[in-house]
Amino acid sequence: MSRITWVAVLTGLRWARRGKRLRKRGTRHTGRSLLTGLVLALGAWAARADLPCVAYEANSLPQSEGWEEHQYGGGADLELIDGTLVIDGWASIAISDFFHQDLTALPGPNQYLRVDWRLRVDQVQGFADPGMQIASPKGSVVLIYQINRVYSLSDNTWVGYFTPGDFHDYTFISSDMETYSLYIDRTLSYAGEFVGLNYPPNIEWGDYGQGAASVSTWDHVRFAVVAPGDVDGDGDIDFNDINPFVAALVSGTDSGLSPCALHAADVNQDGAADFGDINPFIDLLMK
Ligand SMILES: [Ca+2]
Ligand SMILES: [Ca+2]
Ligand SMILES: [Ca+2]
Ligand SMILES: [Ca+2]
Repeated sequence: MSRITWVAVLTGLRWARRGKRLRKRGTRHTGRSLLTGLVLALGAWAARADLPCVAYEANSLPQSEGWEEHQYGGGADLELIDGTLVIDGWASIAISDFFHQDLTALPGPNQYLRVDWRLRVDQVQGFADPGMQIASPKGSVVLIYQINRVYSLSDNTWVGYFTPGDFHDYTFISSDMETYSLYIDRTLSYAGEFVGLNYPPNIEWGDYGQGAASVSTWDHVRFAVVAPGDVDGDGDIDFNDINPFVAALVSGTDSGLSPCALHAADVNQDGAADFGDINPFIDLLMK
């Protein structure tokens, strides 16, 4: 089916549901229903843009994709294997080798910063290593790993547990850069705060600690400032978002959209971009 047809189908679905409710109350809404259908169909012609997204998929070294490498103690051995980056700093606890990128955009109203990483912690010697840091003008969050758990330096506590030896998905979300939520394998694990020194906003990940040694394997690191419904990421929710929204629903990861855009299409924020997002999306569109 073409995208236009899908829009018509989706719109029909929504208005059929609403029509049922309205008919019960004896209200006639056919005019608005037709108008919305027409508007959505026209919107689908709009050019498709994509949400600004940094998506490091470990198909090449981070340094060649805009990440700045910081090395201490001679640096770690880096190896690319099947779309993953192995950071091997096992030789010495003096080694630290991490990747830095400035956060050029911070979340505004109705937006949040989302950082996703998929990581396997292979070996750890010492308190904790590797790590992920997210720094904001309000403070920073530093998450460091043991073989089966993750510690927040900023909150001074263990903030999540996982089965050792496997890859796990970590999601960090903050809407105000003062508080954050950490999800492990899509389950909320901890809600904490940015504390400590203020930094220019940035993200750093890798062999984070001197004083501890680690081997870690990273499948991806992605981040974006996301607003639910603003699927093309241009700062508003309008007809230009319809085409990428429908593409996200219909084709998901095969849509050609950035992985971050798929999060924006998850309008009701239940973890999936699907038909349940149609009604809330149209509500945002009609605002
Ligand atoms: Ca280290
Ligand atoms: Ca990968
Ligand atoms: Ca938009
Ligand atoms: Ca959803």
